[in-house]
Amino acid sequence: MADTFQNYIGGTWQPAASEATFANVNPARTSDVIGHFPQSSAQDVDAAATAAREAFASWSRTPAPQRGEILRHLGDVLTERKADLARAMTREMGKPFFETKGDVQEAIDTAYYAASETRRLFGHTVPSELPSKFNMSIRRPVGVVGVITAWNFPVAVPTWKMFPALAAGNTVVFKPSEDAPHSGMLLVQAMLDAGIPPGVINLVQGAGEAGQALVEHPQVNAITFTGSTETGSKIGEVCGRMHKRLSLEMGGKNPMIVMEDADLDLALDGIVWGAYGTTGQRCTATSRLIIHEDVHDEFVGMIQAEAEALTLGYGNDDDTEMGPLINQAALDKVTNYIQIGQDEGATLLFGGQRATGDGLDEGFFFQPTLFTDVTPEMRIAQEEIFGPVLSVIKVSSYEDAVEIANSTKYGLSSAIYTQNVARAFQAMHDIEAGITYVNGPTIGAEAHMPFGGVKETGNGHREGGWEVFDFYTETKTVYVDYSGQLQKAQIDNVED
Ligand code: UN1
Repeated sequence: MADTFQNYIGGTWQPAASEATFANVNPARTSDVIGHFPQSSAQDVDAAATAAREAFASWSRTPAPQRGEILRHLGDVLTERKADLARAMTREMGKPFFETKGDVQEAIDTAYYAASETRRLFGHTVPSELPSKFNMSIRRPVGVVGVITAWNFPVAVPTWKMFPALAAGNTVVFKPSEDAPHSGMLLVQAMLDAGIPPGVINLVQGAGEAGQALVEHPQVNAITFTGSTETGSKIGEVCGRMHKRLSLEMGGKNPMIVMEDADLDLALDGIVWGAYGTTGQRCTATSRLIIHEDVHDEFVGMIQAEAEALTLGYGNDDDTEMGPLINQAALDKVTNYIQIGQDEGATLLFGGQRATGDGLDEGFFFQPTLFTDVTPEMRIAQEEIFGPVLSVIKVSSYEDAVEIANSTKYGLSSAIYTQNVARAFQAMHDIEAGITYVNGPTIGAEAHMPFGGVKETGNGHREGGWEVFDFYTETKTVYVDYSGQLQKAQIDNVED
């Protein structure tokens, strides 16, 4: 019998008000049921938002460095639990153990970074235009933050959102992906064990209904979302109407440019990791290879040899290099794009099928796949597939490479491999993306650096690093007039 798990609202673990549940399975072995989780509705979200609102009064008044002490301790708790959390995460969402350990490490880094920022939540002091008057800005928390996340980084990405939000004095209602509820639950358990007070963190499991209720709840002041561009647009409409602060992290069609002077062995390691790591299920995954014609045939052959040798399997088995897709819908979507690519006239060089045999039949495994003869306007060059499918586009110049790199609606991550320093620096400016890597793949963001995309990938905010604190705080401008008299700005100090 699989376990039944609960929501955490206002300091108590409890089922959904309706008592409805959903089952979550291991995508590598679908007969392995991880558990049953609350299928929450607006009623549960309301209870959670109300609890978060109540807790805000004391949490927002707690000195920021004290909040930081709890977050620092949380980093310690996550460090102790790193292997256990990673094992559970691999079982739930499929990526290999070495990757899920990295996911937990990203959460640990985020905890320590957020803790350190609590001693540095800077405002400004600025000269006044009037005598005996003091001008400054301070940061105030925004209020209750609704956190809605995807399943592919089920610990790291929620921490990018929750830890700085908490550091800044906000309280949180967290709705994990319905494909990774167990990881979300284990993360919240770690937060509670580290001393995050009841009501400051609330966990509401469920699907779109719960997410929508969170977005629409009048007590929730800010929403932070990682997921599809389509869902992000719907959330944006509601938040626009309700004047809510909103941070969106959405799709990508991330290009890697490989120039004729690139170190091909280095680029090979980068492309195999960027395109097939996490089974291509990262918003930062390398999904387009834009390559100079002089090295195209040689490099594509090198990729084929490496990709076809990857060991697919259950991620908690030691030799596994690539896990399954997350669910049947993902398998159907990726399979459909193989057909689309072939219908468009691209050449399916290798892969393209569900991977079977040798312990794979019970999971959503898909072969590493590569299309050549892809042209920039093809759907497989424009749309996010979110699977181990790489589209290769041949070019004859740097200018063409950049133009094609910039020709999608997305702009999250990007990479260029070249040994020409001038060209590398030029690319940093020319590529339309929130992130550019030089001589590294499109994946591998670090917790203390800003993360986010341009165009339809985002809405202007950044997660991670120092910039995320601009999202989780309101600026309060303060004037202190100690002259003992009324001083009129723009009037008393200007002689006409
Ligand atoms: C995501 O896919 O949503 O840079 C985040 C990376 C990871 C984060 C990916 N550190 O690929």
